[in-house]
Parts: sequence; structure tokens; C-alpha cells
Amino acid sequence: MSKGRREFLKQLSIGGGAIVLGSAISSGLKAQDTALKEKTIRATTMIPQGNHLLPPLPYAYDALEPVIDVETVTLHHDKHHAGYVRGLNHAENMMAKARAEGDFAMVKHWSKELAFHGSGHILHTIYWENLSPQGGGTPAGKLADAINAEFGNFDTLKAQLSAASKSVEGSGWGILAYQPIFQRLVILQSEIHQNLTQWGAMPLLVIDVWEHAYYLKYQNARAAYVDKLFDIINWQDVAARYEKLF
Ligand code: MN3
Repeated sequence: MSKGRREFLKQLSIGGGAIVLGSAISSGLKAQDTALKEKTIRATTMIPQGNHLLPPLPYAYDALEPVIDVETVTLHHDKHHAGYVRGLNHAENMMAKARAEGDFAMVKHWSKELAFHGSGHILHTIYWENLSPQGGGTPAGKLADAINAEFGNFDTLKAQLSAASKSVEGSGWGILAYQPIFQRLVILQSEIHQNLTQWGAMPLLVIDVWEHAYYLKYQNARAAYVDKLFDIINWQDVAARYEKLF
């Protein structure tokens, strides 16, 4: 187990994840990894206010080379994603303070912070899991059936998701989601982290097109980054997220 993962587990026992930690120790490393993975799809235990943790990368920092360089992954995870976790915890703590003091003068500000940093943390957590050095190819199983039903075939899904990701205005994301209200897959764009969503949509595959995700290697060539990203998409993870919903 990596040092980062050990530290993460240690923090979990303080941060309210004692159930996950306890069951992981009793059933060994494999079960522990499964528990952590499931936690990012649907939390297996409540995360108390102000106690969100930065999940360690599910692979080494250089594992996504040459598609995403080690420097980009390191900064993106350790600085940017960590910043959203910190911002979310801070917003939750400030909201708790407001409740304790009965002073909601800043509720608009902290609500915006909750949406921005909360969505930033959630999307980045999914993004890292969506990628794998063994990725690429095409999805199988029920997800493949749903893609064919909604888009006709995989190539059309890829064409629309790529185009949506490349054309986000400013910083944001291209997102393949499941909309339970419609019981269908949907492709959305997100500006920054939380704008332009449909309420209730569950992200399955998220493509970060903030410049921090690609600029060191690809400079302004966002389209080239999006095209290369399909070589490392972990379709098993995307499919698992889909199947977990039912
Ligand atoms: Mn990012």
C-alpha cells in the first residue's frame, strides 16, 4: 500500500470513515481497495461536515504518461484538487458557524462556495477514477447497451462528448451522465464546476477541460488533449458507475 493511501486511511478513522477502515482491516487489502473505490461511486458512510479528504490517486503520478505528463498530474491532484477539498471543508465549517451564531448575512457567499468547491471535489474524484494507464477501447455490457440505445453507437457518443468537451466556454467539463428522471444517458457541458447541469444527473465520465488539466503539455491545443484522453479512459470504471445506479 502506498504511503498516501495509508495516510488517507489513517485520516478516515478520524474523519468519520471508521466503518470503512474497520471492515477493510478485517478483510484484507483487496477488500479495503474495493471499499475505497465504492466510496467514490456512492459513499458507504456519512462524511461529517468539514471532514472531506483528498483521495489518493488510484495509480502512480507518472502512470498516465504520455497522455498526461507527471508534472500536470502532480499539480492537478496535489494543488488544484486539494484546493477544492479545502474550500469545501471551509465553506461547510463557515456555514456551521453561521448556524451556531444565527447569523446568515453571508449565506449567499458560502452557498456559492459550497457549489463551486463541492462540485470541484466531486468531479475531480470521478475524473481520476475515470482514467487508467490500461484504459482506452470501448465500453461493454449494460453501459454499451445504453449508449447504443441513446446515441446509436459508440462512435457517435464519442463524437458528441468530444465536441461538447472541446467547446466549453472558458473553464469547465464535458460530462456523460445518467439522468434518473428521464432514465436515459445525457451529455452535458459544465462551465466552471457547477453551471449548466441538469439537477439529478449522475456523472459517469467527466472530462476536465480547465487549462490546468492540459496546458503544460498541450498548451492551447485543448482539442488534442481531449482526443488523446480517450486512450486512457477506464471504461470499466464508467460502466461500474452506471451499473451501481440500479
Ligand atoms: Mn481540474
